[in-house]
Amino acid sequence: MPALKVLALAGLSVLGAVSALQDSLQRPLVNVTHAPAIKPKPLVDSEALQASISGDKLLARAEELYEIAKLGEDEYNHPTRVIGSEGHLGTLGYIYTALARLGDYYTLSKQLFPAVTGNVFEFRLVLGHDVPESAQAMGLTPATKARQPERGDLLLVANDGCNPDDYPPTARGKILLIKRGSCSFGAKSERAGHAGAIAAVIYNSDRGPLSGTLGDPSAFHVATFGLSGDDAAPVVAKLQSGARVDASAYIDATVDRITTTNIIAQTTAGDPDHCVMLGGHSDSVAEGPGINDDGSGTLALLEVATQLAGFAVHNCVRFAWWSAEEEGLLGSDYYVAALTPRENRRIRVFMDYDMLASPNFAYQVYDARNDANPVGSQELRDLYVDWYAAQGLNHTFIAFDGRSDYDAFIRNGIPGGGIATGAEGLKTEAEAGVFGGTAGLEYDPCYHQLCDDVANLNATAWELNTKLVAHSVATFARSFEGFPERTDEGIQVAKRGAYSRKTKYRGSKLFI
Ligand code: DTR
Ligand code: ZN
Ligand code: ZN
Repeated sequence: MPALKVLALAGLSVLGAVSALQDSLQRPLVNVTHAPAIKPKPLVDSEALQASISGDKLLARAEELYEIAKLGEDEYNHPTRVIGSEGHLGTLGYIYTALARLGDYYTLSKQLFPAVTGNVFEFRLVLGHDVPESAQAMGLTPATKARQPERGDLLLVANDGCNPDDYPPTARGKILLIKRGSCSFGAKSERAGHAGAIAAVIYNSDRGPLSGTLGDPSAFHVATFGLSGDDAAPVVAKLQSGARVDASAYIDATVDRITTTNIIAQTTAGDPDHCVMLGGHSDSVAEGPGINDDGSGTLALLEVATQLAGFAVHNCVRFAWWSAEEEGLLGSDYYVAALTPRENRRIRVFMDYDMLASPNFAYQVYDARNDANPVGSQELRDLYVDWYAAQGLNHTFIAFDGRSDYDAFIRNGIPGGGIATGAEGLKTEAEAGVFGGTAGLEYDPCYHQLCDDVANLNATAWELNTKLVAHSVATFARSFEGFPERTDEGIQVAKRGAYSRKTKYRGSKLFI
């Protein structure tokens, strides 16, 4: 068929379609079900989002989370949400399911990463005729040979045991006594292993007890204990006098490599180049259900994310539930390390919410300063201070010392901060006068213990702090006006280690 004719026919059919459409538009539309007009969501504002937060809803979630922690009982004989347990897998399912119910308001992602989990089932240290009370098995320690007690003479290692020549050939087959300091517990244990030791005892450089973690497993790690300076002193004196002291070391423990999961939820709407990010950790320690640490943060985030879905946002809001925080901030470390420079720059600020409901609480604000942390950290700090003051409440500053999931962000130039209500520290008289509660008692006496359950929560502090979380989200979801811009210089300063404080912690675990 000639091309001209094809075009003409095509033209006719288009004309025919247009006239048919015009006809149809003339006729009244009948039998059409009118889909309800989709009402645009109101732009989020702090008061409205805060008003949507209810302590009853939070407590209902806490009860659900405790039931999930009980899934860990078969393997651990008590409720736990430690990574790798059914309690943690149940926690991840609970979070993901709740977010998925919000439809396409969020774009959800699961970030899988390798982690290490250690369990110490039993241990015993005998030094001469004494069983020192302060002896504790180090985190991620291997077991003694065949998971059985081993006997051997004690040998006091020279200096801090950080150099190979601190270990004489006679160290082989001995139980080594090593002073804390200069290098990590893991490095000391590894040196002991290289020297052929059967076990290592690291004693504190001051009087108190010593518990920490060996960190990333090494084939040369040996069964390692921590010991208080007080318990070590008489034994060190005997060894320095030339006396022989025999010992028995026993640790029954396992160290396993597993894959675990961060959950990330980002608003589908909102400027993706200007994200406000916030996180809490989804895991607990093996010892207990972690309903305050950090169920309180996990559930606060989930409730705020749920309520936020009723609003529009100008800027992107990204929630994160970190795994393996208790193993040393592994989930947040992995996440930040995986960011490209552009993805890094798109995060305007990271807010950490870890322990928001301690029974003997103080309203604690991380004392982030722009002269020591990425610029913007201080403005975030002051947002918290101003909000507490606006409620007629006081606050205390706590060290911004790298003990929770903000650490990787500030080390990589992203402004950070957060609030907490306290862990194993003791409430001061002054704080008791301001916040009530009991001076001289831990902020959370059930920290890292089996009793960190629903009854351990201070519901008033939790509801109030969750409203503050809502305020922090709403503020930046609306606008970053007045908040310092991100700069490449900020990232470079961080990369030069400007923020690598002399921190001794990785999460809650001491490592040096
Ligand atoms: N929530 C604790 C880690 C932690 C974060 N900030 C502080 C301050 C003082 C003690 C402990 C912490 C945990 O995950 O164990
Ligand atoms: Zn925590
Ligand atoms: Zn903890």
